[in-house]
Amino acid sequence: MSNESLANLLKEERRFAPPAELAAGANVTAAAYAQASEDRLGFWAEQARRLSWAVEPTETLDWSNPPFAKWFADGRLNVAYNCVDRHVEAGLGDRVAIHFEGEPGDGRSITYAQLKDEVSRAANALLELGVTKGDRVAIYLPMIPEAVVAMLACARIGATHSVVFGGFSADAVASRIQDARARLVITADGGYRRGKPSALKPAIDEALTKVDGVEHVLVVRRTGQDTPFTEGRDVWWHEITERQSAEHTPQPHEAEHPLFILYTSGTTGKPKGILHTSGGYLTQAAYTHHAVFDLKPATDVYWCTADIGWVTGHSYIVYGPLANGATQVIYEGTPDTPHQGRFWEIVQKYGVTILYTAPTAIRTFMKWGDDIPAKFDLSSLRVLGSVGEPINPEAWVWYREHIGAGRAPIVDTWWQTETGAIMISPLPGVTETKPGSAQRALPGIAATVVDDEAREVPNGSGGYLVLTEPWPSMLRTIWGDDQRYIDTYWSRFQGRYFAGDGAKKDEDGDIWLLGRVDDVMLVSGHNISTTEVESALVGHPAVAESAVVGATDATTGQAIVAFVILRGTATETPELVEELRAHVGRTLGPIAKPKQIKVVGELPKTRSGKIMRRLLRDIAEGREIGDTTTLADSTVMSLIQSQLPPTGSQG
Ligand code: 6R9
Repeated sequence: MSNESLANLLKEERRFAPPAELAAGANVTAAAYAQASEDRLGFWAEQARRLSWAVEPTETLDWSNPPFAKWFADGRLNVAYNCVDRHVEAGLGDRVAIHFEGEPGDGRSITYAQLKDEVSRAANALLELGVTKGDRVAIYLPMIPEAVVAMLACARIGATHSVVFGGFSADAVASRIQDARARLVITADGGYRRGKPSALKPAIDEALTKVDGVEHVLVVRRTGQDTPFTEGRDVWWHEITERQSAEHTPQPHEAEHPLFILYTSGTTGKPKGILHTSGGYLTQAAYTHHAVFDLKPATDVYWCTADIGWVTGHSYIVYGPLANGATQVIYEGTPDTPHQGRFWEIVQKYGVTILYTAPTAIRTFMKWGDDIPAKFDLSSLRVLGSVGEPINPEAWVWYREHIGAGRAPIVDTWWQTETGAIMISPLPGVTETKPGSAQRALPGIAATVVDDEAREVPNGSGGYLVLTEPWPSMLRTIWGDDQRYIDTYWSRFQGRYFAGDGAKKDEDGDIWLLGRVDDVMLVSGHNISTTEVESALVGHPAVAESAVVGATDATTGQAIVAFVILRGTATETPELVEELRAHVGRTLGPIAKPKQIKVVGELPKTRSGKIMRRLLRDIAEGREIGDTTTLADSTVMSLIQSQLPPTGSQG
């Protein structure tokens, strides 16, 4: 057995200092680390004052009953008031909150004053439909402004929202509605995807044949397609909101009032309803959005490309940016509709200054070619963010060069649905960045890497990422299942939150994420991370994307099997496959050389771009493919299988 929990193979020596101008005017400087480490709770109490409280909290953290935390427990606030009304009261009603860009090219800009009216009307509509404080509302919408309005309307009246991805099947929706016992569902006739209207309402109709307790379905008209209506149950959004007053007085809610439930699929078992509450969540979402993106609300145009059904859409489209009074772009569609330059056209059109996207998108842009972004004026961009997966160094450097003009700093932000907000990330005006590393816990956050026995590993070694102190936006429990909350997150390492990710600390103590520990491979007694082998493969000029899994092997325990997508310019030959194996051997050492390399056209991914390696393991081990309900595109697996030679003919 290796004496390390996780081998440390990849060496990356490139360094990038923050731009002098950004550093000089940065929202947050290095002093924040010192301040927070001297008085962590005092630091968070100060950040809570960015919000407008109806009743200021006098308590910061109550950790008397771990792992059940209470933050700012005696404070009261209204989250929607903080995201909308207070900006209007401050004289910023004419500032654009949302530039909406529809996939077909339609769009509208919504000011904070207009958003306040829309949210108030929607809140009044929810009240008319009998929704009250404490009820749950399921939201199943495309990326349109009504999704934001619906979430804020719930927050305003104290209803707890549960947003379900617009791409999920009727069964997936039904189980989530059931688990949350939602009283109302908000959906749309459909949304635009890849140039066509794609229906949403039929999935709700089908889901509601399987669950009860839903009294009404509120339907936004987006595409105008024919939509079956159930008399008495279904209500058009525009009909009910039009007749409401644009006045609604927000009531303060307790800081620990449940704001939302968001389901994460997990690899097995039933989805976990991650519960977030109000005051602590909004404090950390707002602070991190201010600190990590260096947001200057009067001049920046911010764009996060996430879907609203992912936690990134909750914290960094809705709550963080709006609490900070940002102007942002929301885009409905896919990056290649109607052409592969659509994202860059949007950056140019609105003068986007801060862009937050995922490694999977960045690797796709690399695959499409440098010439595409080069056709657009991207000079407005000043900060670039990444989230969702480890970003491999080559994609990081490409992002910086081809999108950031070799100038914009990249913030690689590590966090989870469970953490609610960013936890580990560079600060753009402070950190000398390293391609591929999320680097350091933010001020006020405590993270480290431990071995199997919960001992902190020395610099230069790998292990398990843990969070050692509670944080304001932490999940409070798994909805309806406190025991599963304890078992899943707080039992592996006594008193510490176990994130489920492998990580290493480099010689400077900076953190590098190495993927989910469930995906770690055990090859001849060495634990090898999928991330490092994938990064080595993507570091070869012929490879656009890769996914690596360990398949049972009689001699080595597990053998490394790599699935790769080639760049447009490369073609599959036995020589190339051999060269790729040798390339990994040279980069990481012979132990990490894949036994097999399979060239494919697609990889199975979730809606947030995470590769579902367990499905690839099924292929590599010649098993029947497991549950595919959370795949973004359910046809991908059969496509991959049809592209592969029969098992056994390679390697
Ligand atoms: C925000 C989000 C959480 C998991 C997390 C980790 C992976 C996210 C990452 C990252 C390396 C980053 N992850 N950001 N890994 N570097 N910057 O993605 O939430 O969908 O719950 O996923 O995503 O494995 O544990 P969620």
